[in-house]
Amino acid sequence: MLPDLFADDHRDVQLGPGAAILGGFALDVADALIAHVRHMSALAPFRHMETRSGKHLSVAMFNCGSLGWVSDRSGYRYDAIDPETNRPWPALPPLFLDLAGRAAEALGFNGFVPDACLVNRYVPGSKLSLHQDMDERDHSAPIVSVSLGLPATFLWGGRQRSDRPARHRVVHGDVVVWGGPSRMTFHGVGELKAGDHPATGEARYNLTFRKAR
Ligand code: MD6
Ligand code: FE
Repeated sequence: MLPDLFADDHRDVQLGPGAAILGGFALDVADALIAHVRHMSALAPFRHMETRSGKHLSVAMFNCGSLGWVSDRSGYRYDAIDPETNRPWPALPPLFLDLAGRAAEALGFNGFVPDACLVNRYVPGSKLSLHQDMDERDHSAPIVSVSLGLPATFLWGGRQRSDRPARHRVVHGDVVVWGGPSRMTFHGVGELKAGDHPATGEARYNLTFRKAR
């Protein structure tokens, strides 16, 4: 699969069946994506969500789209209402929808229309431990993930948490897509290193598009 898509750009990395890093795929719209993130974060502020065990995630998050991923003492869920503001999440900007659809299509997932976009903000020291994205109802849809700002180490594991993950550098403008047989692969993000990026300062943003329902 993925014939010429990977022939001419050495920064594209195939991770497994239905999964790849598309190097620089979002570069031409990166500044516009960041402007949207800044605007939307005034409507739905970044927050450190609590987990069932009462810890707070080191990654700060908000959502846009008709559904948003939420974690609190009762566990994880998708919710149409932001519990911080008691209002719906900001709408998905058309630019976000268009980018996610094109990236999914590059891997052969046609007609991907996400209803949820989780926006993550990492600062130096933030990390995301190995997990599976399993709170979505429809596992036949892929996930599309956009990296903005400071570089990070993307951890790509296996079907089991104990499978030792491969480490891949993801940089500003890279897009990771996975679905099909790779949809339930364990993955995470290594501790962010300090740095200063012209587009985001001392932070990394990540947009993760899903079809939750
Ligand atoms: C991140 N991403 O890259 C965190 N999940 O900041 C994820 O957890 C993720 O990138 C599913 C698919 C792609 C991802
Ligand atoms: Fe994930």
